[in-house]
Amino acid sequence: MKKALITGITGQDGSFLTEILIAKGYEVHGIIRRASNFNTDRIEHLMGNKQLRLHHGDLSDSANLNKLISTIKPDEVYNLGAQSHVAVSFEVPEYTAQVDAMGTLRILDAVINHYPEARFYQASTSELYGLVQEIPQKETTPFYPRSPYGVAKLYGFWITKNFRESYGLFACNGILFNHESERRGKTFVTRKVTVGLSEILHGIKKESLKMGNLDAKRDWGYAKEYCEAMWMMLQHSSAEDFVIATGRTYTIRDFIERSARYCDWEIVWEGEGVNEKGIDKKSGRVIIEIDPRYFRPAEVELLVGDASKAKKELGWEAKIDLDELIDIMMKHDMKDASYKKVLQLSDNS
Ligand code: NAP
Ligand code: F7E
Repeated sequence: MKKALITGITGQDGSFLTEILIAKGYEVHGIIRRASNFNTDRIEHLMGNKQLRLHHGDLSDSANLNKLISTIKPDEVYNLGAQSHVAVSFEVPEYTAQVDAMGTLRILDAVINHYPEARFYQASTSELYGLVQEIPQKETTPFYPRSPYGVAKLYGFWITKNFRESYGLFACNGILFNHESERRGKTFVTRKVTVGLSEILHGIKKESLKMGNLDAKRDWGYAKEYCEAMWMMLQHSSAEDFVIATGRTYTIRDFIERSARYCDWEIVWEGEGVNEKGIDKKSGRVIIEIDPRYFRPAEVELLVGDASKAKKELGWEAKIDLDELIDIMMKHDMKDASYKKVLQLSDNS
């Protein structure tokens, strides 16, 4: 039975990847952080599965990583653990560098010292392109990160490539563009919108949804498909870096308008700058307002990826388009909101 070790197993991607690997017959080892409360919601349904083993650990702790690699001897290591929020990285830049940059070095070092036969996947990101130097972005596009997160991930990218070139480690960077799902953290823009709109419709959230820059453009895909691509990279005949993207880009405004249709709202935009509002045309209700708190010190305005290398060499391509993604997320969050409403009503009765 093949063994995999996943850092970040409790995250969006970690949970999908665990399901994929279990279905393929792997023994999956995951590193979880000690928290004051349960942080395993996304993998709760897999608890008790004989193929899943969890270990306490942290990307800031070399001794822990060395011990895990030397005892587990995993065939594949997926380094998904990270402080993954771009806006938060401006508030905790040193911590972000410790985990996202140095953490990558720590686990690579543990692999090379204790089990260099392992194949290594690094969760690289379209945030490396930041102030884009080429449209669309592909593997050869120069990087220009725009946040402490992007800069830390730049180190992660290069140190992974350096271990491949220096020590012959089978190490790949997956340069993944934004990927979302019903498991996406609720402070990322897509999920904030799908949860926010669902809760406004059900009367759980009384006030409007406060948003930042509506004009940024993102290439959004479905997380589950992107996790399949991670596995495909490690089965490839040679260790290489791959862009994973849909090749289509939309503004945050587009995402809001399309999600709002689920609530039977047609959003029209009135006003400008921080005074802009998204209003339901029929009822005149204000659904969206701008709060400058969500603006970033430096913004990534446009991302759109060219995943033709992944299609040619891995046979991977995105199948779920934006409307299908919104369908998955809105269905899930509308159901959640209606449960919450029922609980609220029974609490009040
Ligand atoms: P996520 O939902 O935020 O999950 C991050 C995971 O990292 C969680 O399991 C978290 O644990 C763990 N983690 C945080 N700090 C850690 C530390 N110090 N030591 C060990 N683990 C730590 O992120 P995601 O969306 O699944 O993304 C997975 C990876 O892909 C990340 O590296 C992210 O930067 C990268 N990425 C994401 C996207 C995207 O669009 N989703 C695109 C490109 C690249 P807790 O649950 O305990 O917090
Ligand atoms: O922001 C704008 C915001 O936080 C997307 C991470 O997974 O993908 C993610 O990073 C855009 C930005 O994702 C709000 O300014 C407007 O332009 O959903 P996000 P991100 O920054 O693109 C990359 C690929 C990663 O690697 C990261 O780990 O939306 N925006 N209003 C907002 N963003 C948030 N979060 N909240 C708002 O209210």
